[in-house]
Amino acid sequence: MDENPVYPVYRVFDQMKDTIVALATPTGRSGIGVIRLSGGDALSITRSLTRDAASEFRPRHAYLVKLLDPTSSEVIDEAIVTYFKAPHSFTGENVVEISCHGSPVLLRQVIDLCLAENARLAESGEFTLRALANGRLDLAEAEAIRDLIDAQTIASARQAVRQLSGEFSHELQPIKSELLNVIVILESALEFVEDDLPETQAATIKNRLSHLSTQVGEIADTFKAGKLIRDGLRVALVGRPNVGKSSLFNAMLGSERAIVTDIAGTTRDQLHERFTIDEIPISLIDTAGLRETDDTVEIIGVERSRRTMADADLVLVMVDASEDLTDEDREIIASVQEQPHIVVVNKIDLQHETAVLESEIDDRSPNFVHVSAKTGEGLDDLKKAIVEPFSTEDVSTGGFLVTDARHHDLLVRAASEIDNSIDLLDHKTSEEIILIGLHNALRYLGQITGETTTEDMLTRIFATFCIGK
Ligand SMILES: Nc1nc2c(ncn2[C@@H]2O[C@H](COP(=O)(O)OP(=O)(O)O)[C@@H](O)[C@H]2O)c(=O)[nH]1
Ligand SMILES: [Mg+2]
Repeated sequence: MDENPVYPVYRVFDQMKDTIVALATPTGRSGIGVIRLSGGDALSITRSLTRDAASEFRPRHAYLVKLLDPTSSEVIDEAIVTYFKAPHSFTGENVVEISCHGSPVLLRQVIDLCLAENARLAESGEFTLRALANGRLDLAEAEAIRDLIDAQTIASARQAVRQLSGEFSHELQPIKSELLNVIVILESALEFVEDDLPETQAATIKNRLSHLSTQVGEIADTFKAGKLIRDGLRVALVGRPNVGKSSLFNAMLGSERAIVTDIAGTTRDQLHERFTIDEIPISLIDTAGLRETDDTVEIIGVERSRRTMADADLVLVMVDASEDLTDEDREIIASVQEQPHIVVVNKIDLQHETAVLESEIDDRSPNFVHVSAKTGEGLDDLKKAIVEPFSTEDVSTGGFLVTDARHHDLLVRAASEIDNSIDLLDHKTSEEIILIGLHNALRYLGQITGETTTEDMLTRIFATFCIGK
């Protein structure tokens, strides 16, 4: 690690001297389960578990070995061992991957044997943290690994892979160096010029800063699309009892997930399911019908429905096309006026004069879609209507998208520091003051890729990783 002191701040991580071990595959029965060791003792620990095997493991070669319990010499599994010699490994340290048969008891036993040989159980994201510390990847790339593992759709996986291959860091690099150039000019002005900056120089600097602010702002703006692709939308399905919410819920998912009856008040608890529309993850929530009731359980359900409504990105208010609009319907529609919502007119397969109903809704909620949860009619239109207001051009243009709220926050802060500096420049404030903001901006940008991230921030970021990664 000392040979590669890319991020000196991370060297204070004391526990990096330990050799760590973790299961790299999910717990539970599987074809194979991979145990990963990283650190100075990775190879010697492996040797002690494979005493009869070739004592020499050539790097990047797969060896079929018998795994032994070192104390009893009992064979516990046949496994494939692959050794990656430092620094040519994921973490930059000596790494050994042991592919065992995927029995949870066996895998637990092998890990215990590693622990007995003085390895320590890895913490969340510790392998990636070591890779970061050893300059194998930068912070944005490390976070991309987590995002790739957590991706729920192909689109968000694709964005994570782009970030992992350095696209984001690459985009930020010229911005950081241009910012640094401007800082250097102002700093030398501070040293050599007694009076204010010459008018022409101030104008050039202002131009360069505006350009930087625009660039940073444009990258930050892709977060709208990036967040959509990554987190998707929370869509709440609400309405009075029996209008067909649970039926629509099932129809959208294509499975009989929720109980459907003609008894009002059947759905008392909420059901969540995920699916995607145009690669956008949708979390659909079926709620208890909203009505006045004396039933204790239903009251709790109704309260939950109201909370879910408030938290949702989009509310689907369902009304029944086969009946006249009721006061309850009107009340529910009135309550979502401040929120993005769609009025879903259900049961269009039943004969009814719906014109009156629609003109009444139309006054307040121009967004309505006609469906029949029973026949499936109108479902495609509804799906389109759900994602349409949220889709931005960025989703489809195939550019790089900022998907992480932390990155977005830092970009916004950097842009606002730069804008602020431009204002100060206009007011002929002294370079010293202007420089403070620009240094802040540079530090914020550096926190994205990790050069200026503190240990405390890293601990928080890596706590969101899974164990074994
Ligand atoms: N004809 C017709 N009946 C429907 C439709 N959607 C739901 N229903 C019926 O309406 C009743 C209430 O449905 P449900 O989904 O439980 O309503 P919820 O209380 O709003 O969840 C059930 O008998 C459903 O079969 C539809 O589009 N057309
Ligand atoms: Mg229901």
